[in-house]
Amino acid sequence: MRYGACSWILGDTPLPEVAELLSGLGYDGIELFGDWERYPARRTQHILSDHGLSVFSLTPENVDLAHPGSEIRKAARDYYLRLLDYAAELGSSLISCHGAVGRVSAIARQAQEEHLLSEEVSALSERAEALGLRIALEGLNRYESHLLNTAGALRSFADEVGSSAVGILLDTYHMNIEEENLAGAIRTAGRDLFLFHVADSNRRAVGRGHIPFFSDVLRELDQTAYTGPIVVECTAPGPDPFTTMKGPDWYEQTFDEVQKSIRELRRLEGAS
Ligand code: LER
Ligand code: MN
Repeated sequence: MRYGACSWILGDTPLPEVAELLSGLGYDGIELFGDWERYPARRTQHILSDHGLSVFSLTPENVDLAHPGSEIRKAARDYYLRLLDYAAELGSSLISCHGAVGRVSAIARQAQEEHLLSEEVSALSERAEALGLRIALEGLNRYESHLLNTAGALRSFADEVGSSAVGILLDTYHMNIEEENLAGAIRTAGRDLFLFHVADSNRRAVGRGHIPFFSDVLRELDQTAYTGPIVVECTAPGPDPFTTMKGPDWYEQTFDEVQKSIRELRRLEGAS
């Protein structure tokens, strides 16, 4: 198995330090926050390749592809189109995509916003197909987004879009809140599972919450013949789930969570 971690969980830490940390802990890659000004493609490639790290995927900025306001939607579309180009420049084959984090109800009607989202993702899929890239739609829990909360919803949505460039991203932290059955959700995504995020039930390191990673997650990924990486997206304990920069010790705490996660994942992998 290949392991990565999301860059955003390390807050404002400069990329060379993030790369040093991840490679030092034995990670194989990174999910890079999709900010091409902060991470210019050529320099970023050098830093990451010097540390033997691949760009497994790109995390989007918090834009709103389903907003009923056409200007907000267009800004989101333009951002994602540019993100695809940036992915191609970086040599990454995958971007993540999800509902606007923090918008937990429809402004228009739910069905209308789902329809708007599918139109936008269809348009993005054409660019992705032309560039030979893929888009992984992530299921978020209901406290972060009103769109695509479960593997079943992602499955129906991806089927409706009907592009081979569009697949599914499951995240154990969100799954723990939304799914009836963790292994069943992985089976539902099946061959369209493009990417897998892990954090424990409290968004801390793997092994520091109560998700049955060995029996219900890793075994099922194996049985589903998942070939993508596992990307760690845990945060330090405390309020505000969207940042890890929570206090004077946030960096040491996040380091500890990221270290614990890969140790636990490798231990569980070895036990199988
Ligand atoms: C993004 O991967 C995610 O899981 C969201 O919860 C970020 O806020
Ligand atoms: Mn995630």
